[in-house]
Amino acid sequence: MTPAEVRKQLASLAAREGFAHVSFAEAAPLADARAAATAALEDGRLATMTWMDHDWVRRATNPATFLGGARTVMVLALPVAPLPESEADLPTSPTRGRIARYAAGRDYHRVFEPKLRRIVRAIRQDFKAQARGTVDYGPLLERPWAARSGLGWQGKSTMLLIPGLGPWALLGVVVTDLSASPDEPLRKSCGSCTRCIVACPTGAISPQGDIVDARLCISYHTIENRGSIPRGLRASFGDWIFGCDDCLTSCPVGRNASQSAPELVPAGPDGARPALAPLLALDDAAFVERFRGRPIMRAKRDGLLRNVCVALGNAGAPGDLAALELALSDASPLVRGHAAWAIHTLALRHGLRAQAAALLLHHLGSEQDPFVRDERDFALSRLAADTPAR
Ligand code: B12
Ligand code: SF4
Ligand code: SF4
Repeated sequence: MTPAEVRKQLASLAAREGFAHVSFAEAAPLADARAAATAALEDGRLATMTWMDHDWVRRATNPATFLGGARTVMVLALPVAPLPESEADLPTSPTRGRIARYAAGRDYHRVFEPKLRRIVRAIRQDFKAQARGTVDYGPLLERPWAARSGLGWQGKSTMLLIPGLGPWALLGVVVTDLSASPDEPLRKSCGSCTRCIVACPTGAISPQGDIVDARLCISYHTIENRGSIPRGLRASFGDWIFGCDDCLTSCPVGRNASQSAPELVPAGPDGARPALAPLLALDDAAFVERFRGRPIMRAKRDGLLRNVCVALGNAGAPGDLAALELALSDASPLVRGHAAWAIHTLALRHGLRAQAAALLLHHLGSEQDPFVRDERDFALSRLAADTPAR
């Protein structure tokens, strides 16, 4: 079979699994991406995501370490369009948070996995060849592979932009030792556009673009960071409680994106815009019950409640103080500390200084945890001073 015929057959395997977007790249190592990822690692821009070490970067740019004899990288995209305005624009009471579109419904890993497994099985059976699939967590830098395969190009936000979909797609990969005709990289770029850079609330995208500093990125902090969110950043998080789509929503390439894989459409508006106060009452079991099978599980219960506190600090109403008061007694110091910050921030916005100070002293007066004490003292000092919250 010629490489062109192999390509055609692999593309039809992908089509059978519902992938309308699939491209092929030669599996030769990606030198440029390796250099860029190494620089990100050495500059500390990957923050606490320590699984991405030098060895990971080396493997992620050389598929032969993922599959011996690798010759072709097949990149597949699942579209995940923004939700219609009617669902996203809910009334402001009760206070709601925002969840990134990719996480509003089912976990996309679980949607990809059986599809990739079936493609891999078919390659093994029909071609008597080797193949291996991965989505997100595997050791492959998916966006540069997608760019080499011509599926799209990496925009200044570092998102892969696919014609017709823009950044609104998730990626999966199948590596095989079959030789399939590769596609040409696209000759497209962002030109003079800088909208994502301007739209990013925390300045996480470098002024010229192409680099995201995870240490500043809302997505990193709300999903991957297991510790406290840097105090100076919290006010910029707005009402995001899991992930952030601001650099996607601002992108004109995705302006007309409307396709979503059916499995990734959330059942209702709560998927993307949950009411915040009830989330602060979730214990571990209730958290699992509510979010099983969704990407939110990644933040774990304490991480999500930490994020909810920050969002309530930024967007909450006086009626939300009761839920934050409950969080001041949470077993997790992470949650207590962020609740203290949230209470003082909300109170300063609504002129409730005395009430907030009383709550903090009542619940945290004899606090022993050093992080929580520091947050309490900071909050009390801000409530005593006549300055706006930061
Ligand atoms: C770690 C990770 C993150 C981290 C770090 C992201 C980052 N930009 O570095 C955090 C948690 C912040 C994150 C956030 C998000 N992620 Co993420 N993430 C990943 C993961 C696991 C690895 C990416 C990685 O290694 N980044 C490290 C950097 C170095 O790699 P890179 O961004 O590709 O770097 C390129 C550019 O930065 C550029 N570059 C770097 N330095 C320089 C310097 C110069 C001079 C130049 C020209 C270029 C350049 O070259 C690099 C190599 O091509 C991938 C899955 C995978 N296995 O690849 C998903 C992945 C990239 N994430 C994805 C998604 C959806 C998101 C979010 C949109 C989720 C959300 N809504 O909250 C945000 C978007 C943030 C953003 N603008 O990137 C999708 C992207 C799909 C797409 N269409 O692009 C992926 C592919 C997961 C998937 N399977 O679908 N993510
Ligand atoms: S995900 Fe949000 S915080 Fe991160 S780079 Fe994009 S706009 Fe900035
Ligand atoms: S917003 Fe503009 S600069 Fe940013 S990725 Fe999209 S096209 Fe490129």
